[in-house]
Amino acid sequence: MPVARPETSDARVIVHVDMDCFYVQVEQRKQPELRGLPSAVVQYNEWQGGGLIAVSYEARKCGVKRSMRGDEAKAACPQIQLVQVPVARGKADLNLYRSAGSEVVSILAKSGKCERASIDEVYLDLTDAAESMLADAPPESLELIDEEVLKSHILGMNREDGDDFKESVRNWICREDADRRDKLLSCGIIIVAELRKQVLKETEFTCSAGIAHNKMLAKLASGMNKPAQQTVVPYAAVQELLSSLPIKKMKQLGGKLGTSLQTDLGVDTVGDLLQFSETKLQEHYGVNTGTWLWNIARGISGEEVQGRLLPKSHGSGKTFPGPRALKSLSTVQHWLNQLSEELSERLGSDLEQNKRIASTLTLHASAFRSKDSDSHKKFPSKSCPMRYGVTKIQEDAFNLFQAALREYMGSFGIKPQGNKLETWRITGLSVSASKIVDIPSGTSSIMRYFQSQPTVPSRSADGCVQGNVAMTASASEGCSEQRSTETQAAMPEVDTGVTYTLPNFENQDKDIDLVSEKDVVSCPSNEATDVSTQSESNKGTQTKRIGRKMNNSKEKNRGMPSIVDIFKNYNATPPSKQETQEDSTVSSASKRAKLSSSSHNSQVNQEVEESRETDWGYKTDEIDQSVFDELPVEIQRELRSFLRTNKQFNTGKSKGDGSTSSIAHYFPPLNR
Ligand code: TTP
Repeated sequence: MPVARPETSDARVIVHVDMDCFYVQVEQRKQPELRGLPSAVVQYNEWQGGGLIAVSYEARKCGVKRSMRGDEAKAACPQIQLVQVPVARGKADLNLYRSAGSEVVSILAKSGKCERASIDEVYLDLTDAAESMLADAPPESLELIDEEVLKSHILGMNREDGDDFKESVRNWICREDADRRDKLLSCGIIIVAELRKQVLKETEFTCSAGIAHNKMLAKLASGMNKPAQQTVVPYAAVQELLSSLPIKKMKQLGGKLGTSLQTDLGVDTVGDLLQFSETKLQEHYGVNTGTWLWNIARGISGEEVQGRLLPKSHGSGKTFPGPRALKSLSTVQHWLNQLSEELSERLGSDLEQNKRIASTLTLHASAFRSKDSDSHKKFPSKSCPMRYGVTKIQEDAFNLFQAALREYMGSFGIKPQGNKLETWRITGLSVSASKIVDIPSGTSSIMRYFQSQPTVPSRSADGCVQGNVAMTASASEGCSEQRSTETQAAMPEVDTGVTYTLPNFENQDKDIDLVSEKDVVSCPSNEATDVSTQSESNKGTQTKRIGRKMNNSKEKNRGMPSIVDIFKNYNATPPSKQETQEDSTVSSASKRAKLSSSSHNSQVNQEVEESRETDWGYKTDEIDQSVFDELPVEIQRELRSFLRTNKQFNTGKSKGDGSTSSIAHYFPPLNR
């Protein structure tokens, strides 16, 4: 069957960097005596020695797997060293690993556009660097090629029997008759080998990398040869790679959509998809998903590397498997308080260090009915506008939980019974903060407001809080896997604001903090990543967003912007001179990265930008009133004045006018 070729005009060099057994390496750096020994990081609890969350490659050789309990690992490998993950608030504290990940990001970010995809994964766009190298010092002109480069795995590379591996790699890289795409990849191979050496030197961590023409292929490749190796997917090897790749290993196909492809269309490998026309796939799965499937079968993916060094969201979660499932509202509230406290702490650091605020709080849980553990009903996820301050987050999280619980139990035709013996069991809880935006410079009083929010958690009260004035169901409704896949396929990087995931907590005795940061893709050789793949691919996710009371359908359609939406919209306007000149902080670096990435924006992004511009005409009564009411009076006054000025801005003044370009102008000095 003839196969449409990927676009050739845009030969990019995209890299996916994945740290090897990351938590183990972080612990080994702390305790160098563990290096070279079979070891694993375990989240300790009394049950069978706790759950393994990271396993060293030496331990893997002895048959130890991430799915094992500590006791099982010891039985499989008696000499294994188990290191306990740090604990805070009765759950894993991942700060140590997060900051180790940041060290790596800061090294890699110097080489090109860099996207932090998870706690230990990064995408890089090295096209510019590769092009410069090709112009100045192409591989064939190099006298010496580093050993690390010569160890690269190049998919589809021809090798005669008896040929020396490194010699073959050298020949491939230095071919003068190679096409431009392969030449650029060759430069990428050299640059990445150097970067990986630099990461090792500066952090003592090894990593593996995939080098290809797009993110999807780079991600697939990085897991193929681990640890401490790099794998390259030349354009000519794409079809062979995909033809035998199990469909469920593909990004976003690990769940229901992948299952449907298997059962409904008999598709077992990505290559099997080639027999279906685009129209046929669209008939089955809708226009966007159909086209997306048609493209991935051919190795086509237009997803860009986003210039983002900071996480897109923050999350804190915990699982309660087996006998530890939560059975009462008071224990749920206790854990939500712990999780909210951690979330609030991280939001505080983000605000302080990066001047960013989150606008949406989402609660996910997994549950079953105690008399019906077989029930496959999903516990709905719920969202509401983010309110800063531990107590508020705790309150909102608990209210979201109760709203979700009512709906969940309602689906069985049952009303939850206050403190009576409950018939539900909760096996996982998580709270996350998303839709994070930069606070414009010059808004110092707003900053002070967020920073001064109380940090002392309130004591929880038992019993079911029935009334919740702040929240009623509204706005965006549930989001099936297919819909969310479709959204992502059409607009890979646009945050739709409604697709939150319900992690698959089952059989996972570990904290899920990383879920919010973890990327979506599954690697062929790394079965363990499936857990997070499942968590992130929106499988069976039901999402609901709780908003404020909606009075009429017009409002309902428009949604009620909260204070952070205002900032978000502000960000859509041209930056002031002062802002564009800032270059020393991470936040300004990320702003610059955003600006540069916007130059590659697709039509979709332009549309989003345009719609933001038109949203400028907020009136105070369009702002989510309860969020507005939370603000101190003087800030409410400031905001009103901001909105008034802003309206003038929209209706009259030129957007390029220097006098209107600073946010300070919209937030005049307090008039106490
Ligand atoms: P991974 O990148 O999936 O795995 P890894 O780095 O341990 O090993 P590999 O070399 O095969 O890539 O996860 C990164 C870290 O995230 C891992 O070290 C521990 C943590 N993690 C969890 O805590 N729970 C999980 O379910 C997974 C998949 C990872």
